[in-house]
Amino acid sequence: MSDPQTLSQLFALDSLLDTEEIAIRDTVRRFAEERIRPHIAEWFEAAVLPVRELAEGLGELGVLGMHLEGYGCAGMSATTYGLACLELEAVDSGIRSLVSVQGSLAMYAIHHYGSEDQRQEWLPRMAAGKAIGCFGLTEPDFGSNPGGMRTNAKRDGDDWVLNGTKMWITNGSVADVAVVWARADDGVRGFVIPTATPGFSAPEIKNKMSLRASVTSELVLEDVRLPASAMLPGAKGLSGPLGCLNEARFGIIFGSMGAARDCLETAISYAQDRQVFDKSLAAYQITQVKIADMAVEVGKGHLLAYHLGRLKDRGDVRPEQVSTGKLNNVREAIAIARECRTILGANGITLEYPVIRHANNLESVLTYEGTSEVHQLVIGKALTGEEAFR
Ligand code: TGC
Ligand code: FAD
Repeated sequence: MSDPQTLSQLFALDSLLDTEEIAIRDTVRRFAEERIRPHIAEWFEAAVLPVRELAEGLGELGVLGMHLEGYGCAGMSATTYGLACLELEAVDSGIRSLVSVQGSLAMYAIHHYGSEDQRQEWLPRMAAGKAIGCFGLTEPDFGSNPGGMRTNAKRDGDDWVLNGTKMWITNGSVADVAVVWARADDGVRGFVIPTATPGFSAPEIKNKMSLRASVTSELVLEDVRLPASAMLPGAKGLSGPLGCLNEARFGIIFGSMGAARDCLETAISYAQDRQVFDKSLAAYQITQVKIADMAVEVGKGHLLAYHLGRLKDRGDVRPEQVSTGKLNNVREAIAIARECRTILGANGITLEYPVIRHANNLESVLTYEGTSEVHQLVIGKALTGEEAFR
């Protein structure tokens, strides 16, 4: 028997990263392994997440809004941010979700479309994990088609008055600030809403079988009165929220490969230890075919993520390329999680191993930030010139 290689060695993945990227990646991996991994199965089972405590730790680590410049943000490259997402999601998609929503959605919206006052007020505290943000786009009747949204914003003198309901909002009930998208007279607009504002409430959604270590909520807006300065001045139309989604989808391209890697490493190690009939499960050809095929997909998924990271760092990545990465990497990750579960047999259905947790989480990841079907339609439109959403 020869010494086994790691997945990273098989694809020489580190040869594509520089020393700073590797050092930051390893720091995030250590944080995730030491501070989150020991508790995650318990949090998942109890459906709780200590968001505030975790956010402060993640803020100290420097990963909240880490790809943004200024205002207490780390100003790292997109590739480095992706690597951080990968390491966090290797432990649980719920942790990457917390970081994605905070940094890529809520903070990005304020950073990119906000006024200087809005940036100064929120970004330093959000980067430090001392203020939590959420991002309300989806509504009960408008998920894949946010352009149909009914939440509305009406002028009343200088004020805005918002009414409507948002659904499936990550971090909603624990947020200090909500970036909410609403229909105004001149199209879709974004609003920065302190969650203590009268008329705003965020009941938590219970009984999820996926992303249990993540807070998911409804946002209810009943005559929420805001000053004129609450509107994001730089976003007009659906391109505002969709621009934020490119950022979070990018993180998922990397993150989903973290979940896939964790499942495959667990399955390989389990197969090496497990004796079936008269030898190690890893020594059967069927097991090796499964492992080899999954390893190829994990390697390809990493290469695609790194490639898109380099394109993004050059300012060249296009939305349909992000869709391609999200579609492929999440689809492969969920297939890998399910296949790994078969290798673990009955043990695979327990929370003693991370595999079923990842598989269940990836059901949400497949759906949020654009379902697989939406991304197929985005790619189809890019290649044919025909729009098939409607
Ligand atoms: P369409 O007419 O194509 O576009 C409207 C305007 O938006 C522009 N645009 C984009 N801009 C930036 N990035 C993109 N990816 C863009 N896609 C389109 C477009 O150019 C146009 O601009 P303008 O200036 O001409 O007005 O819009 P459509 O209504 O046909 O919809 C297209 C579609 C279906 C692709 C879009 O609606 C879509 O992506 N739907 C999926 C919705 C979605 O992904 N929701 C996610 C909600 S947030 C979330 O899930 C967080 S989970 C986080 C976690 O916990 O990790
Ligand atoms: P629908 O749009 O109703 O889709 C149902 C099915 O129909 C899907 O298979 C879909 O692909 C298919 N379909 C839809 N349109 C078409 C079409 N034109 N052609 C063919 N098939 C189509 N949203 C936020 O705004 N902020 C958040 O923080 C957030 N966090 C989330 C956290 C979790 C755990 C989950 C599960 C969701 C979250 N979402 C959030 C919502 C998420 O973005 C939506 O669930 C997603 O966009 C899909 O919308 P929907 O669930 O309404 O499904």
